[in-house]
Amino acid sequence: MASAEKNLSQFSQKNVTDVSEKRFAIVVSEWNEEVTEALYNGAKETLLSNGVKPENIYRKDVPGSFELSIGAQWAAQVDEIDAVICIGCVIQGETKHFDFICDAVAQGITNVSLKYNKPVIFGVLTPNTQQQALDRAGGKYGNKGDEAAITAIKMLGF
Ligand code: DLZ
Repeated sequence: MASAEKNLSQFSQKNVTDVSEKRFAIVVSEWNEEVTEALYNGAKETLLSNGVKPENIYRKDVPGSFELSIGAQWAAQVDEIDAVICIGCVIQGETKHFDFICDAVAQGITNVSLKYNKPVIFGVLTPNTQQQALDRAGGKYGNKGDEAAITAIKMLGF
């Protein structure tokens, strides 16, 4: 009973986290590299500015967003990794490729998160145009990589 109460009180705590000893993997898709590099840099800078040590940030590149799921799994299965951030950019084309990739990566990342009981963050842009992507990768609408990093940190507080 005592331990159940402890777990409940922990669960209801405000999720403020000391991340100074936490380890993060960032999995980066090479497709639309200009965008994904900007997202990666945003995520990394945000982790650092919130107290994550540089040596505790690990990067793994994958060819495209479709491969983010397996990249996330490779990272999540490492015991020392506390959270995984997936970075990608899928731009709407004229075929159904877009839908297949977006659906697959969203489901794949969710599956990895639940399988390993770790935060696996969806830092994937799904815009209609490259300009819309750039607007969200350090442009006029901010940097979604920053938001992905903040989400990872918040999730470690649970
Ligand atoms: C093939 C493809 C296409 C057409 N577009 C994108 C894209 O906009 N963003 C992205 O991250 N990846 C794209 N890819 C590559 C796929 O994600 C994947 O790498 C290949 O289908 C091989 O599995």
